[in-house]
Amino acid sequence: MGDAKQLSTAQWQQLDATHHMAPFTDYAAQREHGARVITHAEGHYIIDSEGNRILDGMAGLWCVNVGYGRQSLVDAAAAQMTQLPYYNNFFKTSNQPVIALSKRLADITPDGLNNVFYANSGSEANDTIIRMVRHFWALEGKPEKRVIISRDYGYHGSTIMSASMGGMSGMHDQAASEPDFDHIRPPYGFLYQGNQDEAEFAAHSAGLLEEKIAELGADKIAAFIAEPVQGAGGVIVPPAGYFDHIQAICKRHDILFIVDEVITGFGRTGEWFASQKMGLSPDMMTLAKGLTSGYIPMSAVMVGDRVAQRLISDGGEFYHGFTYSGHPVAAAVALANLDIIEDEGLIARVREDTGPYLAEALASLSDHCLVGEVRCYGLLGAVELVKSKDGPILFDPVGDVGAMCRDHAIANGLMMRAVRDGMILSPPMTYTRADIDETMRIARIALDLTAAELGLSGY
Ligand code: PXG
Repeated sequence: MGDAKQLSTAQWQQLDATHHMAPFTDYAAQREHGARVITHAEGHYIIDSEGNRILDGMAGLWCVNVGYGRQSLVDAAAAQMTQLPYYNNFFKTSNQPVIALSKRLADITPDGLNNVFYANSGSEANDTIIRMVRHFWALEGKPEKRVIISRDYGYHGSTIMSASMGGMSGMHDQAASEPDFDHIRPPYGFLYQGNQDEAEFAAHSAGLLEEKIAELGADKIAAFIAEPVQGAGGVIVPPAGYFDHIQAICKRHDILFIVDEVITGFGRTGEWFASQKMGLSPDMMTLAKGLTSGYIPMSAVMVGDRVAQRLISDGGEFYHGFTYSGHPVAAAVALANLDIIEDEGLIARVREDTGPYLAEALASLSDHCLVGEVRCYGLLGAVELVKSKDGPILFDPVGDVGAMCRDHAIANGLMMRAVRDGMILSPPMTYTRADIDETMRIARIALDLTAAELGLSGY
């Protein structure tokens, strides 16, 4: 780097705008305003090149679950890089960290998920699932079972296949709408519950899967995939009973049930996996993000016994894998990360202390004139902003007010994410009550500034 460190923020931004095409970015806008350059991070704060400290209410991108500055993760990576920085797992070879991690993941995930396939991102893991599922049904003698059903606003990744599988229409419109994927409406109570009680809404929302199956024919459908709580879609928490209906429908029609726990996994909901909290028995499960707390890329597919046994007994060679599948350094970091989660009792802390405390804190925002609904599930939170609580009436167009509020939050030292006009929180699992208090203090300022900008009163 040489004197690169001497560059001013404006110079870094200029170089960034000239050469870096960042993900999910409007390039013209970025070129005009410049990116915030994050230089370091400690604990629950990120720090930018101007020295601003921002409380990270999003744990990076829903992933830095054990917080920043964890020396044991650094040490695990350095030790593994020294001993064996890389070797592939293709040529009848394996490595010790990945073997140990596989056993550990089999132990902590729901019963019946005993085999692991590794990749580097959630998108790759979901692409792997698509291939594995189709291969499985072909081996079952039903190659015409190819369609995978997911939900609108579902996020399963950004490769062509995983984005096609997900339910983000903007992504579909940009060359990611492959055939053999279909979508149903999610159980998004804020928009769709109306006068139904929770049980009716759960049954009705799950019934949409039954309708879709009737429309397409069960003989064409390979799997249904869902996030237990839809993350990037806006922290959509299903009504109680929803997944009981979904699982029964999948069973009845012999459709594989796949759970994407990329966000909800590794303790964020107060159990190792949301599947355990919700009583789900998936045939396959997607893991990423919290597996390594984002310190190094790694993802995994947990393969249930039914699929694994078929592949093992009749599959022959599975022509699929990545150079870095089962990378020893990533696996070593993952093991050290799981140690932190266990040794520090982070899951019980979310379940018994910070999760309920966050839920209470978010509920206290309900008196604000902009707040139409709050939701909380473990350490996942959402605050829906509305034009009027009566109805509620949404802003038109949707999205501008959420972005406005998010920008006020960031300017005042809190990183939040906006989804449509919802404000989203997904803090590290090490977040304290004091961090939650500080989060709420700034969130309220952001809400007040947003209301003022809109010419509303605040309360
Ligand atoms: N599944 C889920 C449930 C996710 O949240 C992926 C799969 C894909 O993982 P990779 O590692 O390929 O990104 C994700 C990723 C957002 C946002 O805007 C969320 C994600 C990724 C990018 C942006 O909140 N989640």
